[in-house]
Formats: sequence, structure tokens, C-alpha cells
Amino acid sequence: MAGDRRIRPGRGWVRPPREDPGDRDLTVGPPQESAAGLPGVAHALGAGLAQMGAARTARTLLRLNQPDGFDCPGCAWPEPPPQRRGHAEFCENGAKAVADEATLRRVDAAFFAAHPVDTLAARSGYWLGQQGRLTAPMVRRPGAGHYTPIGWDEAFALVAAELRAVDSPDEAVFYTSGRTSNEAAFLYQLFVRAYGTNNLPDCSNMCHESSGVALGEAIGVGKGSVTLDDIHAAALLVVIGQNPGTNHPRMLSALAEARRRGAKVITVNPLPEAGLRGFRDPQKVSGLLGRDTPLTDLYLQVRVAGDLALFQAIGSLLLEWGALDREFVDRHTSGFAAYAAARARVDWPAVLAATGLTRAEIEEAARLCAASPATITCWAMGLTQRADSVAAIQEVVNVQLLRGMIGRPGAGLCPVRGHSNVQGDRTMGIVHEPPAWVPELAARYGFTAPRARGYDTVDAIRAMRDGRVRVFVGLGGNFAAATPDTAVTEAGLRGCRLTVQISTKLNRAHAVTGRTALILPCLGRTERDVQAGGAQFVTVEDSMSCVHASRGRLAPASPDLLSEVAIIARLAAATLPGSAVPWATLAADYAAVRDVIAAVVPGFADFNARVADPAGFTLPHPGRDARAFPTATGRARFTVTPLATVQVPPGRLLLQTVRSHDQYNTTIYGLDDRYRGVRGGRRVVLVHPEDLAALGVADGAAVDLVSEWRDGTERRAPAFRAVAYPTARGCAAAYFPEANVLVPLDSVAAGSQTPTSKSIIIRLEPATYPPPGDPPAPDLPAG
Ligand SMILES: Nc1nc2c(c(=O)[nH]1)N[C@H]1C(S)=C(S)[C@@H](COP(=O)(O)OP(=O)(O)OC[C@H]3O[C@@H](n4cnc5c(=O)[nH]c(N)nc54)[C@H](O)[C@@H]3O)O[C@H]1N2
Ligand SMILES: Nc1nc2c(c(=O)[nH]1)N[C@H]1C(S)=C(S)[C@@H](COP(=O)(O)OP(=O)(O)OC[C@H]3O[C@@H](n4cnc5c(=O)[nH]c(N)nc54)[C@H](O)[C@@H]3O)O[C@H]1N2
Ligand SMILES: [Mo]
Repeated sequence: MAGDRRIRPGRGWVRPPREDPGDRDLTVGPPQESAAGLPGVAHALGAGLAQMGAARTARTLLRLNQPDGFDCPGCAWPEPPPQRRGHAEFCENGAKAVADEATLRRVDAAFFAAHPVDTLAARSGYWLGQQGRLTAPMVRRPGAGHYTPIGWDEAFALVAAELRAVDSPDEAVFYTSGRTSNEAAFLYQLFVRAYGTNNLPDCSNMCHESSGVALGEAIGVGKGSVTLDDIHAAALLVVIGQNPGTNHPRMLSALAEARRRGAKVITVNPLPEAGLRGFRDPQKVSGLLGRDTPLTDLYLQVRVAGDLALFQAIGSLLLEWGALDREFVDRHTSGFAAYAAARARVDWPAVLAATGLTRAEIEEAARLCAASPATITCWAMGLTQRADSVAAIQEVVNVQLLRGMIGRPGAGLCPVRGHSNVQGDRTMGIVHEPPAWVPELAARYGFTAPRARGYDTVDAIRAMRDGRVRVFVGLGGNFAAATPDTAVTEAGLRGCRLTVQISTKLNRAHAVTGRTALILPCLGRTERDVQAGGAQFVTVEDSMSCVHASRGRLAPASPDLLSEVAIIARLAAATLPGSAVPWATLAADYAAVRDVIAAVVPGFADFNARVADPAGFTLPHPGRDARAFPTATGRARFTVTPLATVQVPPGRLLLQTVRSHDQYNTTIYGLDDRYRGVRGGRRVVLVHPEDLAALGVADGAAVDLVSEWRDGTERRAPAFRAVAYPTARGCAAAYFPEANVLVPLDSVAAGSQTPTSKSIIIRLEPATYPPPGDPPAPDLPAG
């Protein structure tokens, strides 16, 4: 093992939760060969039954993704048109997401009286999430050890007073997580801009920001260019840096269908993900009981961060073979000559070192691309969360441009979004750089929109660290746990005068608070939302730019909950008493919000009329619809990037952080990662057996993960278990968010400032937990 340096608790150190280093029940078996089938259905029902009971499980799951029901809060993968929708248009993990929200367990005032905030901070995310739904507004007053009840009016007055006490509106930060509806998101950004700042960081900054930036520059629109029909017409699907078996399970049905009709699938992934190797469709009887459909024709087990080199090499081979769509290149692109010159030959030694693949594998991938009349490239976090992400995505775009694979049926670019409405929130103006329509919106209501770029997530944490943030408001999400550099972020939150969380469930962001803290509990997707104007629905936009309605049906978890829209409107009215925005009218009937959206946001004309169609409507995308590219040159742009790879010093590994099969981001449903064979614990680091041997670490050894950053600082995640696992050589994988403490705040993607959660240089050290001199953890009440 390398080195014996030790860092003291303090900077870069976050105590593991009480329950976690326990992981005594951890077992590891071989990764599975395929996903879903009967076990998937059984797990879906099991999750529902445990949290909701039988009747509620049946009632709830049958409404999921149905035309008159609610949009699954799981992922952003689109639903088929109503006539093609199955009775069970959901997946195991969608069912878990719903069960987590529709649970019958409750966190009430008695809970907070029994659990001091400090003891909540010592709990794991799993424990916090298991406690149930938040039921009433709560406040932690300065110096208080507990949250205590507060009325809604007093809560709004308290936030308004703090927001009005700032020297500048830029001392407030308004975070959003991607489950928020279009209506709530639109109203929120209107409030924040009327208040006077563009400080609107959102989860997208940590997610597909790199895709938005890369596509914006390359094709003029920061969104994907395919529809579900294209997926069903593709001849070749390339799935890069994505684990759909866990994170977008309904995508597997689409891939399996594609394979059955003869389409090819290439997977690019350092881990042998079960869902991408084989699949049994749980929505078909044959899939419940029968044989696996092999899902991938060519599985490229690339090294972490090897994608840029891989797609450069594929581009070079296509050029060499003359496998180009000359007409498309000539008519619709710019920068081809420079690209062709830069990619004139493959530097094979460099490419093979960066990718860890063989030349034959890369040539086979290029051959499949050359032979395909209709190719779609799909990607997710394996491509977006690295220093070179924007450039790597643009190399994928380059290959698609060479072959004319945009704006043609069955072809295109498909960033697969995460949160169910993360794309919609962006469309609605949740962006730190205001969209072009904001001044018009401001003029409608007689205020001047702030123009300066606001804080994204990383800048917001920097500002907190430097004492420049007084008030933090979180519209959903878990800012304390989802962000990088946990120790820095948590110190930043604690340094705020006021932190406010608008939430459905308890999480770490409620336990790590400013001097004063508020919990404002809200309705979830599954619940009935009745306002002065009657029963309401909200709208969302899926990963393929389709906007549709979502209508909750369950009785609210508590009579004291307000909708997100109502909370924002009342907060705005309290904060901006002179505002010309009719907050109460907008909140009384969300159709009124949609009318304002229709008036200012491009693509939303006749919003209310069009969203009445159960299939919803698809927003325009010039590249997809007409091969038109609203870039500076009016053409799609080839990009040239030099081949550079992350230099990993000897004795170190390149760590990526992933989701297990039993979590939704920071919400931990259970301690198993079934497809990867890991059970009963999450503090594991997966390393190739030969790398473990070379490092002198035994399979199963207790280790600390220590990340090394170029400024000489180190960060430590204590008390992990090393697990021999067939990942690519030189790489490692651990779970998000336990490993977030290792991601340095300044380690971000060039151009998008997305934290590099998928590429962190680490070394393994013998476990030091608990370190000498570590103050004892607070006693935890039973429960
Ligand atoms: N059940 C469930 N569903 C979810 C979520 C959840 O937590 N649980 N989260 C939602 C959200 S917000 C998002 S953004 C999506 C996330 O969906 P994914 O992006 O599928 O999620 P990750 O677990 O981060 O998986 C990243 C994948 O990229 C691979 N990878 C890592 N590094 C590299 C690399 O350098 N190159 C390549 N080619 N591959 C790499 C990993 O091995 C892994 O398979 O899922 C959404 N859906
Ligand atoms: N190391 C590492 N870090 C990562 C990632 C990674 O792969 N690795 N992934 C990044 C990605 S892709 C993302 S998207 C972010 C996720 O970051 P966030 O979106 O901030 O985190 P979540 O865990 O999705 O937030 C869950 C919380 O949202 C609240 N919530 C749930 N539903 C609702 C609702 O309907 N309304 C409201 N108001 N609140 C609700 C609940 O309180 C729940 O605890 O994390 C990022 N962080
Ligand atoms: Mo995400």
C-alpha cells in the first residue's frame, strides 16, 4: 500500500454515519448476467408493500405513467404514446421511487422532539429516508438543539425578513432539484429574478450540464435530438457511460425490442453492467419466465475517461474508410477540414493506453458505425462528470456529424436525463445564466431582470465557503449530500444565517443547517393538489422534449402540506410586497401560470390547450426537425480537441462514483446492489483483482479511500471494504454519495463546471477508522 500519511479529522474529513462502518453483513457475489424478469417484479411489489400496504400499492402503481395518472418520479425516460402504453408502464425502480414517496410512515413534531438535530447528522442517509414523509413546517431557531413546529405564515415571514435583510440579493442562493414541476420551476425563477439575482444553481449542474454545453456549442440546442420513434427505428444504438438496467429500466425494453428487430447495440462502460449484457422484459410474460435477450453486440470495457480517445479513433477510421455522409457534411456543418486534418491518423499507442481496449475492438465499433444507416448515441453520467466531458461529448457528436446522423429517422443524439423533470426545469428558466426571454417576462411585471451570471452549484459552494451567502433555499434535493467536497459544502451550509428546505422526505440537508433552519414540507407527485381554483395538475418535460400532464390522486401525506407552487407564491408575496406579479391568482389555478409560460417561453404557445392531449406535445428542435442548427455559423460544428488523458500516478486508481440498484441519488432504498452482486452494505470500493494484487490489498480488506488533488490537498473517505471486481484495469468504483467527500470542489469539467464525480485519483490505505483523538459521536436514541 502506498504511503502512510494520515489526515486529522477536519478539512476533508467526514465522519461515516453510525450505522455504516458496521457493514458487518456485507457479502459479495459475482455480478449478474442479465437484469429484471420476475425478480424485478417481485422487488417492485415488495418495495410497495413494505411502505404502502397492499391496496395502496395496487392503486398507486396502476396510475403510474398512465394518461390520467402521474408521471413517474423515477427517471426522465419517455412514455410511449397512450395507445401503445402497457397497463404496467413502470419498472422496479420506478415502483421504489413511488413507494418511497407514498409511504405510510411519517416524520412529525414528536419525531423531531425525540431526535436532536446533531443526532440526525450522525445518521446514514438510508436511516433518514426510512423515517417517512415530512408532515408540518418546522423551525430550528438559533442555538436550538431541536426542530420545533412553526406556522406557515410565520415561516414565510421569517424567510422574507432574512431575504430583505441582505446587502445584495446575490447573498441568497436558490437551489432546485429536477423533480420540480414546470409550473413550480417557472414561478420560482420568476420570484428569484424579481427578488434580484440569477443565483439559481440546480442539480443539472452536477448532471447533464456538460451535455447542454457541448450540444449548445455543436448543434445550437442543448437538448437531445431524438424521439421514442427514432429509438424504435434505429439500426445501431451506442450506449455510453450509462447503466439503464438500474437507472432507466424502461429503456431496456426499448433496447430489447431494437435487438429483436435486428438492430445492433454497442456498450461503452468500464463496468460489466448486468442490464446491458442481458435482459428479461418484466412487461412480457415471456420475459418474466423465459430466456434472456442478449442486449449488447459489442461490449467495450473502456477505461474510465477513455471515451474521448475512443471516439477520436472511430472518427479517424471512418475518415480513412471514406464512410462519410458528404452531402450532410457539406451542407450542414462547419469545421470539417480542421477536424479531418486533426484526425488524419490514429495514434494507436496513445489510444490503446487511454481506452484499455484492443485495436480490433475499436475497429469493430467503427465498422458497426460505418455499416449503420441509422445510429443513435445515448449517454449519461459516465460521459458528463469528468474534466474532459464537454470535449468527449463533442467527439461523439463529431462521429454523428460525419455520418449525417442528425435529423434523420432512427438517428441522433440522446443524452438520457436523470431526474424526471430536470430538462423541464431548465426550459422554465432554472439556469444561472438567464434565458433570452427573461427581460420580456420582467417587463410584463415592471421589474428589471438581473443580468449578471448567477452561481451554479460549485460557485454557490465557493461563495458559502467564503462567507458570501446569507440565505440558502433548496426547492427539493439534498444539497448537503449530492454536492462534491462534503466537508467544504457542509461547513458552507452551517455558515449561512438561514437555510430553508422545501422537501417531501427527511435527508442530510435537514441535519446540516444554518443558524436558523426551516423545513417546509410539500406535496409529492403522487398526491392530490387542490387549490382555490379547484383540482390541479402539473406538467413535466421528458428526456425527449415531450411535455405532458401529471396528476396526483392519493390523499396528501398530511393536511399541513402545501404544494410547491403555493409555497413559492406565498414566499414571494411575503418577500416582495410591492410586486406586480399576481402571486395568489397564479397559485389558485396553475392554468394561469401556464398562460404566462405560453406568452414568454418559446415552443409553449397554446400551452393549456395542447397539454390537454394525453400524449402531450413535443417541443421544437431545429436540428431534429429540419437539420437547422442555430449556432453562430448556422451549421453544426465539428470540434477539435487534442488527445489528452488523465495521468494516474503509479499505485493510484481512477475512481468513479456510481448509483447502486437500491438508491435514487441520495435516497437509499436498501443496502443491496443486486445486479452487481453486492449485498448488505455500501461502503465498498470495486477494484480489478490484478490491481488489488499489485497494490498488495487483499480482497475484502478494510481500507480508507484517499483522494489526491493537484494542489496537494487530500481527502479521506474512511472505513471502506476493497472488493475484487471485473472493472476495467486501473479503475475503481464506489457509491455516490458516500464517496462525495473525495471530490475536490475545484475538480470540475472544463466548460460546464460539473464536478468530476467520475474521475478522481485515489489511493487505498489501511483503514484508520476511528482515528486516534476523534471525538466520540453523539449518542443516538433507539429507532
Ligand atoms: N433507480 C434510479 N434511477 C435513477 C437514478 C437513481 O439514482 N436511481 N438517478 C437519476 C439521475 S439524477 C441520473 S443523472 C441518472 C443517472 O444514470 P447513470 O448515468 O446510468 O448513473 P450512474 O450510476 O452514475 O452510472 C454511470 C455509468 O457510467 C459508467 N462510467 C463511469 N465512468 C465512465 C467513463 O469514464 N466512461 C464510460 N463510458 N462509462 C463510465 C459507470 O460504470 C456506470 O455504468 O439516473 C436517473 N435514474
Ligand atoms: N459523487 C457523485 N455525486 C453526484 C452524482 C454522482 O453520480 N456522483 N450525481 C449527481 C446528479 S446526476 C444529480 S441529479 C444530483 C442529485 O442531487 P439532488 O437532486 O439534490 O438530490 P436527490 O437525492 O435527488 O434529492 C432527494 C430529495 O429530494 C426531496 N424530494 C423528493 N421528491 C420531491 C418533490 O416532489 N418535491 C420536493 N420539493 N422535494 C422532493 C426529498 O426530500 C429527497 O430527500 O447529485 C449529483 N451528485
Ligand atoms: Mo442527475
